[in-house]
Amino acid sequence: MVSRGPLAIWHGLLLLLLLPLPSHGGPALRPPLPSQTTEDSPALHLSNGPGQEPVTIMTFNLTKITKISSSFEFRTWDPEGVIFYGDTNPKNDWFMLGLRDGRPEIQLHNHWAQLTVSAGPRLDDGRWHQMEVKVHGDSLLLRVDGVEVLRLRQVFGQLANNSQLIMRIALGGLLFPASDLRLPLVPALDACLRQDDWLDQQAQTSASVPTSVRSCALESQPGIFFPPGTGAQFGLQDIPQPHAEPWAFSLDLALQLAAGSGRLLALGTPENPSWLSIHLQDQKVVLSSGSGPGLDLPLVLGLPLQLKLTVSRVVLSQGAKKEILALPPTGPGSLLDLWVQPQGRLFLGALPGDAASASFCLDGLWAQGQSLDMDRAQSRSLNIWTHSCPQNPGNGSDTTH
Ligand SMILES: *[C@@H]1O[C@H](CO)[C@@H](O)[C@H](O)[C@H]1NC(C)=O
Ligand SMILES: *[C@@H]1O[C@H](CO)[C@@H](O)[C@H](O)[C@H]1NC(C)=O
Ligand SMILES: CC(=O)N[C@H]1CO[C@H](CO)[C@@H](O)[C@@H]1O
Repeated sequence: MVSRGPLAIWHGLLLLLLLPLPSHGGPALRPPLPSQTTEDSPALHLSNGPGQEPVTIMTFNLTKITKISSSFEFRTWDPEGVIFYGDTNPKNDWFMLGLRDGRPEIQLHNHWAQLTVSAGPRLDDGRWHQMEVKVHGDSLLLRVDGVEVLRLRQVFGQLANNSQLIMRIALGGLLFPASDLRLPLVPALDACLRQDDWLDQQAQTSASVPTSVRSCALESQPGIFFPPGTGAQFGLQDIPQPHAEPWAFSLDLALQLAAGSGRLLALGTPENPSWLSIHLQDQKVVLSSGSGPGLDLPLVLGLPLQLKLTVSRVVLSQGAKKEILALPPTGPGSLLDLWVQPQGRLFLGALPGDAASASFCLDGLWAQGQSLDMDRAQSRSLNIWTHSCPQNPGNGSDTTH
């Protein structure tokens, strides 16, 4: 299946790429990978919203393939998701490269091998990393930043009769339900891909138009970014539970960027979303319960904001500043009552239909000290940045591709 000519040329190019260069400010300034199609093309964002569908699917005619390797550069702050999936048949011949706990993971299922393996360094550091996946004889090689981090032997062979003539490659998602993976993960990946070169250009028969909901033009930092009008919700039953005796619940977050006015977070039900809410308003963080009067703290970026709930009061604190809001301890409208309801929710950002202008970046969000992952929200707006924030305020509303 492998002809030596094109492969040898390609190797030459790779060597060229991997030669050390004088540094001009980090790995983002690597020389471009010489490739017929991807020169000058902008980086592709791998997220397609919460649908977890791939952002693009390519097909290849296997009988024409002479080069069985793929390479790309990749940048993310997201520790979990699918980089790419490939198959000739989703039942018995598929492959997945993704990240779990920030490290590369390969899952493979074919006639010769079924395995799940993790290898290499953490890559969720927001820097560009070069990856190469290559089939060599019966082996599969994974290189990260020019270093071979994994070699799986005896995982491929030659079928007497290969009737599967089409290979599909999907970027940023799977072509079967995530539950069909050997070891399931959440496919959505907040990541950018560039200088990508998939299998053999000559053998490519189709490619769908990429459907990314985000651009990769802006520099990013870690965090969770809510552009204006976007929101997410978690079921209160699905997040860490309150302490029982005495009843207590805490939320921690820090605002790294904030602009405009509107809802930051709320506890409530879909019918009555404001049992307790925090708004951004006039450079203040305003806490209120129901329609009652609120209290506020000045908006300070970068300092942890803590909300401590007990049966009869809410303490909002930031640094040495502290404000206390009294609550009705029992009956309708009490917090205890909210947690008993199956409809109880934690809302972040705007509610559907809200015309709020607030946009903000959180360094993270913790309930009872445990981090909440936006990829596991019950629902969320398509264009929330789940694991990154723009570096400059005001630039994040650019969500077009
Ligand atoms: C694949 O390529 C072979 C050889 O050129 C050709 O005969 C065949 O029709 C192609 N198959 C598809 C599905 O395009
Ligand atoms: C090989 O292909 C032929 C013709 O398509 C078919 O009759 C035969 O059963 C196949 N053999 C195997 C082992 O799949
Ligand atoms: C792409 C884009 O919107 N860039 C803007 C980012 O924000 C800076 C300053 O706020 C503007 O000068 C850029 O035009």
